[in-house]
Amino acid sequence: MTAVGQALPRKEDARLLHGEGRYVDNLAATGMVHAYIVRSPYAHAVVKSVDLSEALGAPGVVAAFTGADLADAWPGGLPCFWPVSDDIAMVKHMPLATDKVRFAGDGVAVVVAESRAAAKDAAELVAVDYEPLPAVTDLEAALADGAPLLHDDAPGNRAYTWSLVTGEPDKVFSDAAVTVKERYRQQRLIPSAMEPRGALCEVNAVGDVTIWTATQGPHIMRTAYTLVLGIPEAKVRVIAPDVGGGFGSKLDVYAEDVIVITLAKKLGRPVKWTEERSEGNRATIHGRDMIQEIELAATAEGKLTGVRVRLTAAMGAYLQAVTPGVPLLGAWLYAGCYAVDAYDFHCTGVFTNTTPTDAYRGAGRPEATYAIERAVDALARKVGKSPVEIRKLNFIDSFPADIASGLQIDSGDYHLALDKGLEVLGYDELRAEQARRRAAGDTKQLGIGFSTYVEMCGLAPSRILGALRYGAGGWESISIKVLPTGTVQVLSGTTPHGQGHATTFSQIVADRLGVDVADVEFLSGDTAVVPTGMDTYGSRSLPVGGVALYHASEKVVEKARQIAAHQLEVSADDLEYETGRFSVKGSPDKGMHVKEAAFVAWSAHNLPDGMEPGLEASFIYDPPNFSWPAGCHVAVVEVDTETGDVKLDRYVAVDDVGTVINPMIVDGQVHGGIAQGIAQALWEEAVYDEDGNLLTGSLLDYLVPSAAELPSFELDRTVTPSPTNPLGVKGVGETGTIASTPAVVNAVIDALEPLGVTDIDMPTSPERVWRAIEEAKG
Ligand code: MCN
Repeated sequence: MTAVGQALPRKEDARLLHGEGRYVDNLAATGMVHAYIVRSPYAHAVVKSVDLSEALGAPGVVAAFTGADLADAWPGGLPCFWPVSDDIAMVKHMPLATDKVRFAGDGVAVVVAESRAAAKDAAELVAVDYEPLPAVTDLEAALADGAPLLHDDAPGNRAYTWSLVTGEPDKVFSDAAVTVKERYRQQRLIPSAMEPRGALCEVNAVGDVTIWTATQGPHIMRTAYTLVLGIPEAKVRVIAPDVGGGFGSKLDVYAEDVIVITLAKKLGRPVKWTEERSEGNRATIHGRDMIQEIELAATAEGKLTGVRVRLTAAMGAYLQAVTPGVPLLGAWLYAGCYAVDAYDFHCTGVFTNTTPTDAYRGAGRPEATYAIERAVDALARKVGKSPVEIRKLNFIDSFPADIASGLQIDSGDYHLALDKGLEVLGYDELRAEQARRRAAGDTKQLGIGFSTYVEMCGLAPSRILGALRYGAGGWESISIKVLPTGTVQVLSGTTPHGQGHATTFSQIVADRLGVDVADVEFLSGDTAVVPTGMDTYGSRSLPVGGVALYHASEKVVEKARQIAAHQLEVSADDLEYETGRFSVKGSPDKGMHVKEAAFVAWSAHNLPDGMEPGLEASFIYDPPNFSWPAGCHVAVVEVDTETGDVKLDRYVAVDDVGTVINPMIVDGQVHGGIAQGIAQALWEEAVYDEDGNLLTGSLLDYLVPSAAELPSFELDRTVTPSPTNPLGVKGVGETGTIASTPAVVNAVIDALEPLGVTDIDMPTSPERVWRAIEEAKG
């Protein structure tokens, strides 16, 4: 039996469940001091002066610095790796502000003390003289004439404009028998990983920097710290120990990491910083915050011909690592899984006095999916078709498919996934029940909402990323070392922070090399142990890193074959190979296991002439295409038409992620993703007041759901293996989030359609739903 395809329990869990996990805040170093950041309470203000004198005299304080004191350490400020266009305003982003603060939470000074409590107490004694300026937090208000200006070098608060046009959209729209035009608001979200961010940095006597940081990207961080601080890469070691979730938010080059490195160098003592939850809600990146205008052109019976999108996307106050690129990650997907002739996408990036945005689970793709899936329902209403009929009429159904936005989808079967969704759901009975309640004028109306999504992940072909001006490559690196006793070490460039790589990668290599999953040692997240990698984001670890692992395993097998042939005194061509064992064709008793070959390779007493000792191989894989998971998600809601309360009754998800390595881990990924997407539809929203104060700064008012708020998800799968990689796999880490939000909102609208409600902003809180019902009454 192969290990791939088995729902094996996660290897990493025993350690975590026995309390052996080590997160940054569990770590200590001899002589360690603690940093606390003084943050602006104003969303927009001139920093007139910063007086540290009282703080410096407080008990336990070791040092304190203003932004100006440290500015020489980081002359270029924090990096943005994705300058998407010629017109982009690459505004300067200093780790600690010197002249002006631009969001509530922007750092202005740092206090270092013997304990965290002492640093925090002393930080309150830092006297900052601010001259408050008018602030703007709303996207469209920021673009209006006379809006407060955040950056002198970004006139009109415009960060950039970016377009993608194919076919003849103007003609298609003027020829269209039917058009629909919708406007949606993607509210701002706070990623809320379970473990807040943190960093601990130690610099030794010869200037070698070691930083333990809660990051998804130790390799990218090492390069970034070098670029920001001018310390040679060889002198920087980045360690991501256990990391408790990230959802994209731990992929950034954060001010605090750069600050602790700078302080540790300056003070000659290890420095630690740990984020508080309410601090993180302001200082760690946010997601979404876009206004979407989407227009569909179609024939009279609802066959789509064109899509036009005008997207306005909040950058927040500065450009973080990939902030400008987030809308682009969805730019190809605004026609979803539907065939169109013409495509017209235009995006404007905008600065506002808010926490910077960046990649949050799905990054650009949940937004695109939301827009097209809601707009397709609007089209269905207009042409008098059901949500199922309109989808079936428009599905792309031949693969590989060159889509209108210019990329190629490798494989899929969208009809199959939808049919399976309907079957699991018991669709006809549900519609009958809905009709019954409608006829009875029931105050609990039933709604059924669909989201048939396709997404592009597995980032990505380096050439395409380069053409889009992304700063890094999209390849991934893996090394395998077979130890003399047969233990297989996998040195992975991807770094898990909850995704179970240790288990799934072990399953892949176990099958290729014929060893037990337990005999695989998975190493990652330390640039001194695994020097090369491109890290974990964009659901890339399996479709890029896992495929690199497959190829590296093949190299190991080929070397082992040469060793076995030499030992058995036969030609390599005369050997057959099956799960770990070579046998001589025609004499199956005569053979050798990969493990035995490893010992021979290690002792090196009798290797073929010229062969390097050791059984190991490396592979760097650059995929030829993105990965294109797809599927059908359906939400069933009950809406109380008197109170506006929405109850999520059922949730069905049929996903196609190609070959599945570990069904339990895939289900877990889908579960978590769905929960996050549902949360956007129903509960979560980062709200600022007009002055730029974050009103939802704690978990008391930012409504992250727990399992108790969610129904038991009904999961199923279809499998169309990806033809672009030998494992046939597609990514899964973001599918649930990408698919689920529109399914839920479509369900709410479906429930209220007879009452004349066709749109409700997210989150569809009881108040919003109730108001929509009242407004529809006229
Ligand atoms: N997998 C599989 N078979 C497939 C696809 C995936 O068995 N066909 C397994 C993989 O081997 C891996 C896991 O599922 O163990 C996720 O794989 P993949 O889709 O490659 O995604 P990544 O590992 O690159 O993870 C990144 C992705 C992203 S972008 C976000 S955001 C996210 C997510 O994963 N954040 C997470 N899942 C998360 N899960 C947890 N617990 N915490 C987060 O912060």
